[in-house]
Amino acid sequence: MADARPNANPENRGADSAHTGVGRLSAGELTSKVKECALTHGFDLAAVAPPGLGEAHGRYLEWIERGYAGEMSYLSRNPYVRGDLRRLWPETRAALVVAMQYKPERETPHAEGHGKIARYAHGGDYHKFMKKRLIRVLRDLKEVDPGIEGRSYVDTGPLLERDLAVLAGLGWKGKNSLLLSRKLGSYFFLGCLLLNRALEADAPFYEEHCGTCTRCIDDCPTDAIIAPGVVDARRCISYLTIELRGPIPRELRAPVGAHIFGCDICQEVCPWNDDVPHAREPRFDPRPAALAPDLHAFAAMDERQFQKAFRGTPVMRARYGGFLRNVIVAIGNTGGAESLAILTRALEHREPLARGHAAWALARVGKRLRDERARLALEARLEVERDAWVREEIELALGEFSLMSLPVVGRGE
Ligand code: B12
Ligand code: SF4
Ligand code: SF4
Repeated sequence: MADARPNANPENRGADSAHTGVGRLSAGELTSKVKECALTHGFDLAAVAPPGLGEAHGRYLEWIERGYAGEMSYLSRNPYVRGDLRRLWPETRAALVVAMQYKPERETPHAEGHGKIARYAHGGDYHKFMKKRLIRVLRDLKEVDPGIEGRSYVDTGPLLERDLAVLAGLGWKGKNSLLLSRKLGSYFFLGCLLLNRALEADAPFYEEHCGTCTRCIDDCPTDAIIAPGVVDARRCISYLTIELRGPIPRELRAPVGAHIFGCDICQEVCPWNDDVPHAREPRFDPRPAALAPDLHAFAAMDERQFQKAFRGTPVMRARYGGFLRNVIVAIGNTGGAESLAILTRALEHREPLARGHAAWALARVGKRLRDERARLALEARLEVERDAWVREEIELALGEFSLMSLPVVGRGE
């Protein structure tokens, strides 16, 4: 870390005397410059890792093998590259690992009728922004070492960023699998700058400060943390609402609750996140749509309005269809009588994904309220629906009603 730790990493023993290619700076001096430069460019933590990943790579391979990545096929592409940064870029001699905190200072308490958007997506997107910052770091370093070259990554390559951060001594991987720092908690992004210089690596973070706590595991609504430090992404709300392109599995729709993009529960309950510093970077200031995530207003948005509200934020990754699917599920989980008209309209949406989830949501709200209008809307839609999957969803939704006797509420209104 920037607060210089002893160089305990065997891969870098002797780096003090190693030739850095600079001629003027020793490895130690260049290492200090690299970290200092990263902090000057607004990163909150900066540390150095060696290029090899060690045993974490084997666990990654097992995780993939078990199918926990779901449809995220990019995670299993180039599996062996992840074991050693030199396979990604042969000139790599060390990696600068940086962290940038994003917890927004301004947050509005969750209100009835509102959805939940994970904090990391309240403001502007971090990928390109942090990559550009890393490139600026490299540009500045060229002033002291003209031959220095690098490659920057922020979620954008086959790297196990959290394991690299552990190797660089930035923190430990908590039971929720996120990187935790005693100073910053876990509300920060990670990024890496691979460098062609044999820098002095920081000591890996061998300690583990979760102790007997299991709050994240206990409070995860979908039981996605299947063992300490192991997340089955297929069950994680973050995956279901961001990465998954098709329908959310029926049994997981109810536990998704009001989440419409990502999930922070395993961070909210973590004691290490009490009183952590807020984002210093104005780019992460929340957008109006994140401060007032009105589910009914979101359900009424067309694609152009969606883009206007979320352009330049991470929410765009869900795409319009996925976002609408999430909003409809959240309305199903939390909506009241005023939601029935909105869901009935969604039954006619041009996106089959929206129509299928609207059928599920109508049944859920209709059953909760014992309101017959929901069943009538589903029956009417079944008459004209042509999409096989949507028809199946409507039939399953109608089946829910046949399991209960409804008093006639709402007929003729
Ligand atoms: C894919 C991905 C996801 C997926 C999968 C999550 C996951 N846990 O891997 C999904 C979409 C679910 C996701 C969700 C989130 N993500 Co994400 N994600 C990534 C990404 C792009 C790759 C991660 C990866 O390679 N996963 C693969 C598996 C193998 O990694 P792993 O869980 O660490 O696996 C280890 C364990 O399984 C372990 N293991 C230990 N014991 C055992 C035992 C057995 C039997 C097995 C099989 C494995 C095992 O071995 C593996 C290697 O160490 C990284 C960026 C990057 N390139 O690193 C961001 C990243 C991890 N995500 C990030 C964030 C912010 C989030 C969310 C908080 C967003 C949100 N609020 O919704 C959530 C948190 C959910 C959670 N608890 O993990 C940040 C984390 C920052 C931090 N402080 O740690 C990162 C680093 C992005 C960034 N650049 O800042 N994410
Ligand atoms: S992000 Fe939410 S769903 Fe995913 S592991 Fe954490 S608490 Fe569970
Ligand atoms: S909630 Fe508890 S177990 Fe989970 S990461 Fe935080 S300290 Fe560790």
